[in-house]
Amino acid sequence: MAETLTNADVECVFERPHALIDRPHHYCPGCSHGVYHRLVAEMLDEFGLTDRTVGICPVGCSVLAYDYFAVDMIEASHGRAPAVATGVKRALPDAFVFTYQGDGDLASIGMSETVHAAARGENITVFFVNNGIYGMTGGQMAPTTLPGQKTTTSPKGREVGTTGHPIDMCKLLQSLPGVAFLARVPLSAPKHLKTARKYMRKAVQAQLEKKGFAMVEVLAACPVQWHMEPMTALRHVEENVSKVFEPGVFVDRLSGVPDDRPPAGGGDGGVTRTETERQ
Ligand SMILES: Cc1ncc(C[n+]2csc(CCOP(=O)(O)OP(=O)(O)O)c2C)c(N)n1
Ligand code: SF4
Ligand SMILES: [Mg+2]
Repeated sequence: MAETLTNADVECVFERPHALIDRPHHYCPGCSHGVYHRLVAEMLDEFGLTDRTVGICPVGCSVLAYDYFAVDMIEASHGRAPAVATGVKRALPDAFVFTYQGDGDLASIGMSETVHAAARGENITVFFVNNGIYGMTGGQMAPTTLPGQKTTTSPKGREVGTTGHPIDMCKLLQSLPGVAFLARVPLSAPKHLKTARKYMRKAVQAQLEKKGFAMVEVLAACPVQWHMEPMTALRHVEENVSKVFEPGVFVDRLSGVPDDRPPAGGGDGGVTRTETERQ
């Protein structure tokens, strides 16, 4: 007769973070939003922040993020999450305040809010999902869409002569002295999740140490609006998207790095290293 195992016999080696509510997601199969949600929740657990966190949701596919995190959440109108986060953090300085935003939200309609929150050095943590497209509204071109990429509003492929080049938010924000930590990582393979966690810890720590604005950009897959199989979409992130948006640390003014912010406009952005240089 087969031996019956009880709970006492098995060791739990992997479980859902407590900051993530046990509920099915609405995200498409192969979408990176679910992975990033899990990583954010892991950080809230790891730092013991769930009781004092306020998260700000974007408009976009992650508009329902408030249904998934077991913390207080506020819904901001499209692009306004950094402005809402600014108000919350200033009113509740002991709260841990994060925004979770897509690229249409953060780099298009919310560009001004993002740049000015970073310029003011607001003590907030931004989790940025760059999937190169407006996922929720049907796959229109985003500021991050790659040259040549086909979308519903660039059916022949993005033509930079008329629509401009992709906006690299990390490079754009890098010069601002209010930025404490800034990094980018692809979510295209398990090996990158370790790096993502490392960067996200820094982005949380930046706020806890009151160092200023922190952002982690993830290169994410949107298989449905890219019209790709989930595995093909991940390979596309790894092989193509990561070439245009180079992963790595762009600013790091945390412990070990003197907090001597350079003058506005003339800064070197603190420490700049690519992922390759870090290894
Ligand atoms: C003021 C305003 N303008 C436009 C919209 C329509 N809209 C909703 S989501 C979205 C784009 C979302 O794209 P992104 O932020 O990249 O998120 P994703 O769905 O890709 O995760 C747009 C344009 C809106 N809701 N509000
Ligand atoms: S449309 Fe794209 S971003 Fe939105 S849930 Fe589906 S795969 Fe994810
Ligand atoms: Mg998007």
